[in-house]
Amino acid sequence: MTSPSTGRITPSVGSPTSTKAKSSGCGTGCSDSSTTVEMDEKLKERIANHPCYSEEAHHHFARLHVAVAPACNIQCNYCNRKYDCANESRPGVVSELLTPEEAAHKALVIAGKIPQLTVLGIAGPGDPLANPEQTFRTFELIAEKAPDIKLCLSTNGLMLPEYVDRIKQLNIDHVTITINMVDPEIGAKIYPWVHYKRKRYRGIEGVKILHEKQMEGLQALKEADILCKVNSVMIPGINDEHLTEVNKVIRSKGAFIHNIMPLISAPEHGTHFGLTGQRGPTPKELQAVQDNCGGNMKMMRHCRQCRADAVGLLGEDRSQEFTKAKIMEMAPEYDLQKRQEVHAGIEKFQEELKLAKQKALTAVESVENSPKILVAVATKGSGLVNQHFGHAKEFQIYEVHGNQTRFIGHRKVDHYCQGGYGEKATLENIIQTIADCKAVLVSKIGDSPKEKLHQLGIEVVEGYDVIEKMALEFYKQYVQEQHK
Ligand code: CLF
Ligand code: SF4
Repeated sequence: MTSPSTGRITPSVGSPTSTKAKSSGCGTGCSDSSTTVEMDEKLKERIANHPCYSEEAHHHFARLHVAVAPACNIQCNYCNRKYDCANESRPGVVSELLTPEEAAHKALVIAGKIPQLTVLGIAGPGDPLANPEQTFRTFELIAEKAPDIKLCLSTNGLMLPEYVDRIKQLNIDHVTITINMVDPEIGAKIYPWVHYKRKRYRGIEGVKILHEKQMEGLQALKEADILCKVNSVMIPGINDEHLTEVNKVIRSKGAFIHNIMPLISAPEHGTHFGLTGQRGPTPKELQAVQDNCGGNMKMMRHCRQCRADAVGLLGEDRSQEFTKAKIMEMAPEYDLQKRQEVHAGIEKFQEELKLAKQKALTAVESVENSPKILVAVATKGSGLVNQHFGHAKEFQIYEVHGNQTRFIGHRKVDHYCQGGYGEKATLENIIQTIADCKAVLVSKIGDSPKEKLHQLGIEVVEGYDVIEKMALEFYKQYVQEQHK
């Protein structure tokens, strides 16, 4: 069988495992979601192929950001305008700006080259609604030429109330607002100024306007039945404890999913926080806040804080393959029928994955007093363990407990295979990054890193199969050994 996302031949999911781990047992149900919040069928359909709104979809479907929005109307202390928007992108790389026409051309080229692309987002490098003409013109062109691509928008919310009607008219069904506070006193530590209707407001005066407009925007999206995701940047010592309050408020106002992201802060970014030594949260601190909010609403844990010109599956960066110079030389290959066939193939593959997961679960017996453990996974997507240890630029982290697996996030690393150079130091870093995991699941690994990981108590499981299946199989083996 071929994985439609990666184009690779995969083993038949649900077939006996090819891993070295023994087959597993435990046995009731597994959650592949980051939350227990229920969703109705209609809602599931609306998010089914959106890689950010659906954790499941992010293994299979891709998004494209077009950088058509350079200006911003507020200042965040974690942003330097020379860099991409930190709300929706990793600071450090300047985007190439596109005109709406160039952006539409890029979308048509990429929709052909990467047919699993389902979403086009505008997320910067400034704020899309501070550049309304470029933003809406881009959406208009794409809606006209590529009607099967979902349109998506990410904003700081200041101008949102003004534009909800236009957003609705254009059939933009997914809007993200970055909301870092619901208390302007806290906001004043994050935003030094806000520029609203031709006037600059400093300090708390500006933050109050921002807060008011964010709340109005949230309400208006709900009334217009547009799905709203809220992103919050977690800033230790400033809004970390406050985020549960933010979560409560946005939930009561109808936000669909909450994405709490770690502050990215380094002196070289030239941001206020970077220069003043404000640190970001550790993975543990982030998870604790996410878990705290997770009982109340759906939490996003698979965000990659992408660049404003990101291309591909979340977690892979193909933007360099599609620079402006390269794109303008490529002919659009948008083919609706071909795209629909690819999407149907992915859906079929997803069904098979689902069955394989269910099968793995029913083969698992419930274990009394079972420990909660973490495993690290090397994957290129499609919900499979399908990446060589040495090629992984991130590990996905799953918690396994009894008969349940839960995706809890990803951790970035420098890939180990560096052509012989710097591999020792890289391995040390990888080990530190996944030191709290009991196993690493990979398609292949060299003898030397395998031995080193083993010595340090991290078991290596090699195979090419469904992530949850391999994780549960390892878990059973692990528990059996603990009880010896
Ligand atoms: Fe882009 Fe944002 Fe739309 Fe996604 S990203 S505009 S909702 S299509 Fe996604 Fe990237 Fe995280 Fe954003 S992983 S930074 S949440
Ligand atoms: Fe930067 Fe985005 Fe904040 Fe504007 S909203 S200052 S572009 S992070």
